[in-house]
Amino acid sequence: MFDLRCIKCNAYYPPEERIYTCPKCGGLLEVVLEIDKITVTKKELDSRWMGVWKYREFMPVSETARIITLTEGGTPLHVVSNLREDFRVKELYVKNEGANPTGSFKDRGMTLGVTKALELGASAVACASTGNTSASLAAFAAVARLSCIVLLPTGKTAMGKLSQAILHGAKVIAIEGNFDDALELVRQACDEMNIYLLNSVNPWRLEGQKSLGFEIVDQLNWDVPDRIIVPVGNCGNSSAIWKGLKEFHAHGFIDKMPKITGIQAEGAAPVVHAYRDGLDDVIPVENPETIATAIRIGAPVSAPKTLQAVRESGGVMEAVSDEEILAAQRLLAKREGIGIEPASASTIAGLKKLLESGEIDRDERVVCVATGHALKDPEIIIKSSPAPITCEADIEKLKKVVAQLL
Ligand code: AN7
Repeated sequence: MFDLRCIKCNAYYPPEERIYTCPKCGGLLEVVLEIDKITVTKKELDSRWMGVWKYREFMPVSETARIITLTEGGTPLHVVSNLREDFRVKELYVKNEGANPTGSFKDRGMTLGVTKALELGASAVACASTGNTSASLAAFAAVARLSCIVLLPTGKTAMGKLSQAILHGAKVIAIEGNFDDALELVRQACDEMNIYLLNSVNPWRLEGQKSLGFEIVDQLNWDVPDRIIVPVGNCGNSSAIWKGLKEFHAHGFIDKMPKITGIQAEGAAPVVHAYRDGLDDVIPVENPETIATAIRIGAPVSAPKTLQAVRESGGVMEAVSDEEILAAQRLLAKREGIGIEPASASTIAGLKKLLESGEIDRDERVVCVATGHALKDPEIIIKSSPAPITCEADIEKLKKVVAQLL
């Protein structure tokens, strides 16, 4: 029903093989589904609950798999009219992935990834993470009763994410280095210690993340938006959305494709550079730096997939500054009541920048993917905002203070 294929040398491998990259050439793997064998109809889908497993036929696990789920997916697609007016764009939506069980889009991949870990007989799972991946893996591994090891860059993981990993019982190891160092280490440790790796280089995880693209077009009544804007870190999400929509297209569910548009933070923008220089892969950025710690990544593993998706779809890559990110985070929060973390706000900042430069047409229908919840990183909000006004516990003094604020 499905196989693994190397996107570089086109070698095929059976799904039982516990590999993450091509044993022959080291290329990235992707799962190949037999789309022509899928018979599910839109009408049939309409009768099902929202969520990742609504699209069961596109999720490559065996019929008898024990599915580990926290009821992920089915997140709101907000019509953001205030922001649409501010930006003077025809249609604007925010896909709020902060509404997932652990507060980020990673849950979509982990339901598939941890289900696959059990199928393959793993007893321990691991990942390196800027934070959200570890929070999500910790929760799903807990349900599956798997040992869970997570490697985090010391001092650079947002408090909300770190506390979730601890809460759900992961064994947390703070690596004295950045995310790229941690990923290199965990890949080697997994290979040598028979632990199942659940970073997004794992092709099965991306199969769950495809559902983000599925849901966007489903929620728009199968009317494909002109553009989907995604924050880009390790390049898993952007490439998964593209893969999913290509499958929907091949199956006949949609008849056109959106432009995939990827946004990075200026201090961690290797994919933007590769895009501009016409390269097929990135030249790693040595010391990536941004307040959007989720995407503080210098050597993204799946970059070739994202570069291909952006180019094939006629999209674009853009970088935004930390100031622009924080301003966009505040704008969405204040105009629409939606709190998202800085990495997610990069999409709003990117949209603004690309509208101003004329790269995005004001006549477009645009979806920004807000990948994680604001409470993932409360510290950055406090740090970048004025301190609360203090007042003695006295009604006359309070009235004076309040009068000044009205
Ligand atoms: C909120 O958790 O890489 O391009 O280790 O947490 O698929 O990597 C997080 C990435 C965007 C980038 N938004 O997505 C991790 C990690 C948020 C994120 C991204 C991440 P990819």
